[in-house]
Amino acid sequence: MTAPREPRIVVIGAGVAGITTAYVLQDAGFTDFTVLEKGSDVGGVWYWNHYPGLTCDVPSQIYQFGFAPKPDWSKIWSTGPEIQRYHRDVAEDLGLMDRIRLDTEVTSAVYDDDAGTWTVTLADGEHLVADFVVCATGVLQNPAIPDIAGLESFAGPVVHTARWDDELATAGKRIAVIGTGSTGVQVVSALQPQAQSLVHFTRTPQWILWAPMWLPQLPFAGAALKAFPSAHHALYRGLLWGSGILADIVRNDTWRRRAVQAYARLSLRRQVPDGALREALTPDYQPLCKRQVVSGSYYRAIRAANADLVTDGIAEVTEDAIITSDGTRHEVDVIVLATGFRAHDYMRPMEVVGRDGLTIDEAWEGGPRAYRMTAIPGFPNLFTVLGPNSPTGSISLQHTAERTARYLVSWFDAFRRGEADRIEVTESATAAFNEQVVAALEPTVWNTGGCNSWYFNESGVVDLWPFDRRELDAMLSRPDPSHFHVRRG
Ligand code: N01
Repeated sequence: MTAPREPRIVVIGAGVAGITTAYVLQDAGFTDFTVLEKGSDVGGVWYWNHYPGLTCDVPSQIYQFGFAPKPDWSKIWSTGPEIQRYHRDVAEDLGLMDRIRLDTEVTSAVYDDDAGTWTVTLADGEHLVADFVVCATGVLQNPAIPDIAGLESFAGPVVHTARWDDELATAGKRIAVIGTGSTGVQVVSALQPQAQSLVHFTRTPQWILWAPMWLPQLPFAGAALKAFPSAHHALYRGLLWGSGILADIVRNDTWRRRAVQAYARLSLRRQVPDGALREALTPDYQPLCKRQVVSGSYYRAIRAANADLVTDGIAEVTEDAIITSDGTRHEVDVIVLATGFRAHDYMRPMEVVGRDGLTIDEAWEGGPRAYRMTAIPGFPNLFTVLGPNSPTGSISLQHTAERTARYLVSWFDAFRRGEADRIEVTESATAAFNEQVVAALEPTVWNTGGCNSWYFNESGVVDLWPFDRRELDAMLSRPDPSHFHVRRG
C-alpha cells in the first residue's frame, strides 16, 4: 500500500460543469485543485450570453444544482441575469471562489509521456503542471459567425447574441435579426416592441411551443420551500423524475410524442391566423427534431405592424442594407446575428495534445467522440464533464455534470491511494460505447424528424445522449476497470 498523495487537478471552465466539478472535488476532500475560467465571472453560457430577452426555457426549480437548491426564484422560467446571479451566489456560498481563477484563458494542455503529467499553459505564458485535467469547457461557447458576402462592409453595428454589447442602442432603430433558434426567437420578442422596424431573416422555420414564460413563481412558494427543505428536495427529485418524460418523448414514437407535436402545430395555428404568414412560419420537418423552441411572445412579435418575416435567402450585405436572393433591399441600422454556435468545437481553440503527440483535432477528425461523455482514447488523465454526447433538453445538465464529476472522483481516489497513475480509456470500450449510441439514436426524433440541426456533427451523427436517466446513472455509477488501461508509475 502506497502512502496517500494529493492529485493536482486543473479544471478548465467555471460554468455549470466547472462549478459542479469544483463542488464535488471539494465535497470529496480534494485540496489541490484549481478552476481556470477565461471569462471575468463564473456562469459559462450565463456569463457570456446577456442579450435582451434571455430567459431559460427550462423551469428554474429543475434548472439548478441538486447540491444548491434555490427556493425563491422570481419566475417559473427565470431570466438570464437571475440565473447568472445564482451561479455567482453558489460559487461564493460554497466557498469555491478561492479555487477559481477568472480572466484566465488556457491556450494549451500538453501531456508529458515521460512524467505522466499535463502542462497547462495560460494566455499570459504561465505554466501549471497537473496530474489530471478536467475539461468543463461547454458546448455552446464558440459563436458561429455566418459567412455572408459583404457582412464586414456593413457600416452599422453587427452583434452576435452571445457577445452582446450592453451599450448598443436598439430602440427606434431598424433592426435585422438573422436566425430563428431559441436565441433568435427570444431576441426578436424583446427588441420588436421598441424598434422602428424589425426584419427577421429565417432560413429554416422552427416549431415553437407556446408557454407563459412570464409567469412568476407563486409568492408564498419561495418562503415555504425555504422553511421546508425536505419538501424542496422532494420537489426537485419529483421534477427530475418527471423530466424523464422528455427523454421518452424524443426517444420513442408514442402517443406522448405525437401529443407534443400536435401541441406545436396548435400553437402555430392558434396564434397566427394570417394564412401567408402561417405558411412562411411552418416547418417541413417534425416538431422536436431540432432543439425545441419555447416562447409565449414570438408569434405576437412577428405579427406586429413594425415586424417582417423574410424567408428569402440572404445574397449579400452592403453598407446599409441586407439584399435577399429575390433582389429586395432591406435597409437596416443594426444587424443581430442569432446564428448559434460551433457546437462541436468543445475545448477548442485550446490546443490539446495527448499521448505520443496526438492532438485533439487529429483524434476528433470525424467529429467529437468520447467514452460515456467523459474519457478519450489517447488522452490519459484527461476527462470531460458535459463532453461529447451530453444530453440537451432531455436530461438535467446539472444532474449529468454531478454524476460525471462523482464518477471521476473514483479515479482521483485511486490515484490518491497510489493504485493508479495513468488512466486511459481503451479504444475498444470507446468504439463499443459509440456503436451503442449510434444504435440508440436511430429511432430518436432528432434522427428521424427530417431536419438539419446543430446536433449533427461533421460525420452526420447526432451528438446527444440517446438513453434515459437511469442508464446515464448506471453508466456513471463507477468506472469499469476493464474499459481502461490503468498503470502505476
Ligand atoms: O442557435 P441555433 P441558438 N444564414 O443553432 C440560422 C440553447 N439556448 O443560439 O436552421 C441564415 O439553434 C440557423 O438557420 P438553420 C439551446 O440549446 C437555450 O438559437 O441552420 N441563417 C438557425 O435558425 C439552443 O438550441 C436557451 O437554417 C443562419 C439559427 O441561425 C442553442 O442554445 C436560450 C445562418 C441558429 O440557431 C442554440 O440556440 C437560447 C446563415 N448563414 C439558446 N447560419 C434556453 O432558454 C445560421 N443561421 C435554455
